[in-house]
Amino acid sequence: MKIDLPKTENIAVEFEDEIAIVRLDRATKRNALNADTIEEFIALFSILPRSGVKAIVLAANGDHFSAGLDLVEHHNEGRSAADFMHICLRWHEAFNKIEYAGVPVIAALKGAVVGGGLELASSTHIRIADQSTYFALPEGQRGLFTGGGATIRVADLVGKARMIDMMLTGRIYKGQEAVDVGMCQYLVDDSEEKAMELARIAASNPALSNFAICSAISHMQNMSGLDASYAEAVMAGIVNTQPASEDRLAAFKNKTANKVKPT
Ligand code: 1HE
Repeated sequence: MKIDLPKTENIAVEFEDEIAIVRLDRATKRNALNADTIEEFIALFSILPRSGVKAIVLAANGDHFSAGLDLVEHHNEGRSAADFMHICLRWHEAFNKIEYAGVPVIAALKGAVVGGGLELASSTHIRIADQSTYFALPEGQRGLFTGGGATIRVADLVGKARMIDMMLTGRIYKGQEAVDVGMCQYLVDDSEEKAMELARIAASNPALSNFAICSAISHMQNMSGLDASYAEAVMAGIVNTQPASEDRLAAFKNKTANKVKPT
């Protein structure tokens, strides 16, 4: 695909058919998230989801997905409380653009997925771990607190009690246990290969269905039950009558469509 994307120094983008592969590209710093990287995410995800791509794989160069907040930059900058509040608001801007992208964003994880790295991963729609992947929130040990959405997204994935335990004690989750507690949905040998496989499957859905799945569900989680059910009905009105589903529904009626059965 040929898309005019903003220049990024800490994030590399390539395309395979209509799938964009977005790679954190600061491996020498273990893909720690400095202020520039967050700005690059905002610039990239302002364009990419509406560029015609059907799915996005979020991966990383090097052995670690992300070591979280750039602690060295944070230490060097001597930020005021207001400065860091504004930094955190930029993180939220970036990660909201991912969660509400309207196209599937699938995280291929490896090595450290810690602190802000876990906040980034938790804003994606599907998380895939490999055997090297581990999840942690070392904020307590660093004398910090989460600022990139973990109190909402990580608590949502694994529950408040587990999140508090992770932050207080530095508890690390990995392997099958990480899947069992809800940190990720897949545990495989090659997370990027699996992410591409799932991206291709998701990319074959009508774009409007994926738009609803990868934005409306998150929006509805923020609403009262009454408002969410109203919004769901409106969304279903639009999606379930789209021309792109005509052939699929006709195929079911004609008995030529796949059945929903375990293989
Ligand atoms: C970094 C960072 C970083 C590595 N900020 N520079 N996050 C953490 O507490 C995790 C901190 N990092 C680590 O525990 C380890 O680096 C790793 C387990 C991830 C990797 O270990 P290793 O042995 O492979 O690498 P290393 O030798 O520790 O680091 C290699 C380089 O990456 C080194 O730089 P160099 O210039 O000395 O070569 C490190 O300084 C650099 N590096 N991690 C800056 N995080 C919005 S609030 C969010 C709050 C948080 O995210 S708290 C969690 C912070």
